[in-house]
Amino acid sequence: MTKMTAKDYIAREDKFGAHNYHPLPVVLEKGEGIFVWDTDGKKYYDFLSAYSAVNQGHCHPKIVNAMIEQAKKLTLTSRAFYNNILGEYEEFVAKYFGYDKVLPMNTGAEADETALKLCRKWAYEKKGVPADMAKIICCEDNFHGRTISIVSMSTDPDSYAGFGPFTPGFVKIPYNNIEALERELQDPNVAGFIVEPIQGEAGVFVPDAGYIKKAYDLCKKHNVLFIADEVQTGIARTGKMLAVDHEGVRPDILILGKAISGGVFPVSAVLADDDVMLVIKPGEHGSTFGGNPIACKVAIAALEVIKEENLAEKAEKLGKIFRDELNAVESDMIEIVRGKGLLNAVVIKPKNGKEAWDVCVAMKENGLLAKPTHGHIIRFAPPLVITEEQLREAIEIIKKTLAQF
Ligand code: IF1
Repeated sequence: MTKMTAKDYIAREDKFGAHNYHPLPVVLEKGEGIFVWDTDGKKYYDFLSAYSAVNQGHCHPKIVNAMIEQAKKLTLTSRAFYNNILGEYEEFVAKYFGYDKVLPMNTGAEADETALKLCRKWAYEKKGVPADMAKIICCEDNFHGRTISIVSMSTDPDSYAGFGPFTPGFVKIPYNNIEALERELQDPNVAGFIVEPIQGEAGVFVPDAGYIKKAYDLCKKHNVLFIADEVQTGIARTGKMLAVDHEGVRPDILILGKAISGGVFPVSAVLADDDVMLVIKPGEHGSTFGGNPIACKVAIAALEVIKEENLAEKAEKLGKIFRDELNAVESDMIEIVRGKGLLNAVVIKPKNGKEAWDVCVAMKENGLLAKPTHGHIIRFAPPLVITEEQLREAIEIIKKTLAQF
């Protein structure tokens, strides 16, 4: 049996797997902390963190052990029966984020869909919106997941084209535009406003200071639910436990995913107070794996790690160093550096026909993994456990790579 090459692994995926991604040409085999290794044993700094799901670092021992221990006892009961773990998790996570209740799901998209259903039902039962007339305001350039109702909110043809007909009831407004929000809030049938506190996929768009707070206050003024999608920005990534904490906003519905499990297991969660959460009655919503014992134990461990290792404070401190250092780089390929905490992006100006993808391939050769979004933007999001020394080493790799163009 000859050893498989990276090309063999890639060819096998190409033959037997759907072609719904275009990965960077690297085949990973091992992850530990901020590092990953490919099948040839080459070591890389991971500066994507699985799109901010691995904030605690790859294969964090405490989180992996939590999974292993529970997996030996009871993996899944479904919600047809009670078990001894779900309530422990529900109490832990509700108190951790300061809400009355949590509705446990598995993926970010499922949590977003759950939030949309809660919002619509609340509008009919509590706000008095006529049946099937509820409107939900969303932002252009959003990313909330890949289901048909969620891509019905999308303005990115890569997300929605070819998947119609679309779910009605969504009103799209420009991101970071308070006047546009105020205008649409005049409609009494508006049930909610769903927004990413920072638009991740769009290229780490940080809105003007005060935008989230103003949007929240306007929603309260018009009896509309403020729904924060913190699947990517949450769990300490932007330098606070939640990105909305930078503005002291407490969403009516909070959507979490990705790093709530440290990238060890699919876990997502929707948090709300009783007035909203209890509009969904027994049998009206659910999921086979939602809130399963393994997910619960993994999420408790992953959230404990965030506090035990002060990862929000670290992200805040190291993010400032990252942006300062990148802004100081003399390179005509760097157009803008933007972000908050350790969610950052560099807008690349093409040079001699070379663009963000080519920079990412060159960085891979130099031992650092990152991926472009929307052609010209490179997102840099290392695990939050990175040390200042390691961050500076990684910055040197980025500088060295840009100097090669
Ligand atoms: C892909 C990026 C994309 C999210 C926010 C909900 C979800 C996501 C703010 C859905 C998921 C992932 C999905 C993955 C790549 C990545 C991503 F923004 F992070 F870069 F696509 F836009 N809300 N984001 O960011 O969560 O169902 O995936 O668990 O689809 O390619 P999910």
